[in-house]
Amino acid sequence: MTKLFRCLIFVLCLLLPPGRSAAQVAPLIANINARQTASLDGQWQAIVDPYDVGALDYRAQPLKNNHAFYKNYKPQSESELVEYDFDTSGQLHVPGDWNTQRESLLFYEGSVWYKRSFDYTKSPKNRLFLHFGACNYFAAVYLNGEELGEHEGGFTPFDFEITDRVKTNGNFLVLRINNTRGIDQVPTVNTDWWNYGGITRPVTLVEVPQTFVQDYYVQLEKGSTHQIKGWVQLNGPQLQQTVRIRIAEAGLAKTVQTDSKGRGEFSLTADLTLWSPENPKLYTVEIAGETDQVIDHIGFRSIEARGTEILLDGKPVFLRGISMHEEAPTRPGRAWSEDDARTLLSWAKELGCNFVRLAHYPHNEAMLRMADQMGLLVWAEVPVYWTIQWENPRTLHNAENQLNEMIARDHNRAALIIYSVANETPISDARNRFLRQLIQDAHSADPTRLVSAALQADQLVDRNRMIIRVNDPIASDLDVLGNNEYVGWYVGRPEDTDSIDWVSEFGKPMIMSEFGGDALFGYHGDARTRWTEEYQANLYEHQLAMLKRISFLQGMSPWVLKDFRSPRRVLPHFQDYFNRKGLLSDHGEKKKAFFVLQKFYRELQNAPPPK
Ligand code: GCB
Repeated sequence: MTKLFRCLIFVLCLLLPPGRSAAQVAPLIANINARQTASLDGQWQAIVDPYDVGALDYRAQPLKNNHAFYKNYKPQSESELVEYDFDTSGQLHVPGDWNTQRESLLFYEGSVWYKRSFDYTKSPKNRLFLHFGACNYFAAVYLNGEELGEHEGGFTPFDFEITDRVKTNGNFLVLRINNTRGIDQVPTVNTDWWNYGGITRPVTLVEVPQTFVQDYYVQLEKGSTHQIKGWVQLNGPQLQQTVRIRIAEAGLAKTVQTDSKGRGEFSLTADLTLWSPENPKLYTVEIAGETDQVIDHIGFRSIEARGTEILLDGKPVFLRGISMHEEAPTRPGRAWSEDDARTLLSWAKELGCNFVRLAHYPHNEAMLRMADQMGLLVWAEVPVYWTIQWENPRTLHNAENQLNEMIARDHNRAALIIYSVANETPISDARNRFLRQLIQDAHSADPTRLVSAALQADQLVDRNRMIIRVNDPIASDLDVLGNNEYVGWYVGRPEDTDSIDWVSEFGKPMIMSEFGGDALFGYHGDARTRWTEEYQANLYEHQLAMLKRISFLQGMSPWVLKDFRSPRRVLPHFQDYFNRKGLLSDHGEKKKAFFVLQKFYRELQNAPPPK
């Protein structure tokens, strides 16, 4: 190969989107639960394959013959050598992370092959899609021995069309899921959460008409409490249709003609009961084309940042929040179900929250829908966390893709008010360029919501007083500033907060997106002793007193609702691979600090509204 040719191949590789091969994922179908579906959840056959022998030969070349596991090949005679067998290799439950299903997989990072069979009788007029809620981190998908395609990114949904490939009987679906961490991935190798691998969210067959309503956006126009502005997107051969948008309860209906690309835009003047945490009103919205119709439950509210304030439905709101990981409330492992969402968000409600920060990656759709119903405002985030390969165009493309997939899934949820594009990322020109691109992407995919990032303000000492100055250049590009600080845990003592001054030159609202400290539930002592509940409670007392004094602070989401698994937390007894900054233990027991924050939030809630 000439040097030039090699160079050309390298450039071509850079231009290719990450993790995509011949077959592409299909455009995401919105609101699959409102469609005709069949679940593929349950026990799947699983082969643990740490050396990827199911994908690569001993020269590390892709296997194309019957040795490739996706063929699910069986020996044809007693003498034929076949070195894998799904039927005798054990099972894993889907949805679910593999780490907490088998003790030997707790720390496992690598490939696991999943297989299940299914029969499906599809109406001959219709189309069929396979929908995956999420697979962490990389998924290669095969149906009946043929590759459908690949997906990269562990927390967002993706679809494949299988209309022409599905049979009435005896289909077999195989996935290779790989959760190996990589320096160029999003997130990268270094995080503070468990790298749960597997098909972590539901798998669903979705049957739709030839031309169907693929997606829609029905939201109040930015800054308005009475003007709905939206669009519909059809998919299929008959793209030009009349589509009717109807909100019967509000006496609203509008028809729109979709164009040759299947898109139609509309606006509607409406007198609506606005959605708020106090009254999370959802309307039934019908979107009916000539060939398909979908029903969703949508709330209408406006959200804006003005000066240093956040305005919800035109009125200042203070975000009484809590950060949380997507870990199941009462069993080990990833959360994914409606019940999990209800328990986690009920704890937030009990704490007195009107806001949750779903850290550090997109949580499952049930969380967003439950937040809509329960009246909790949401900060949603992509895993652009700590160090990322800022200079790598594939890494940027991957982050953009994850952001767009998250927005595509959730852009009709009233609860969702903030997209966060990063957490604690070190300032550099390359990082600023990377984040600016994500901020621009979020604004153009969804112009109505606010964009933020969890930054780290500078901590300076001046004549024995600590001054914390928000001076990250990316702050100019954000609508709302997020800031993480750990005074009293990683920095100084809880009492140091008593004399800290906070300064920001940006004139924007700030949310204290993290603060906190570890405590082992049931471990007691005095407030100076690390790991005791008393230390954590005292830290909260001092932090809250300080936060009250920050004039531009408009919310907080302390770290964190519940103890969560992390491979970084190796100290025996106190940590045992858990980050113990939870206000609840990993078994859901409330620590003293829970009640400190609860009291503070109740007082805020009962305080007279600002004049
Ligand atoms: C942080 C990170 C969060 C960690 C936390 C901690 O700043 O954003 O992911 O878990 O600190 O406990 O150190």
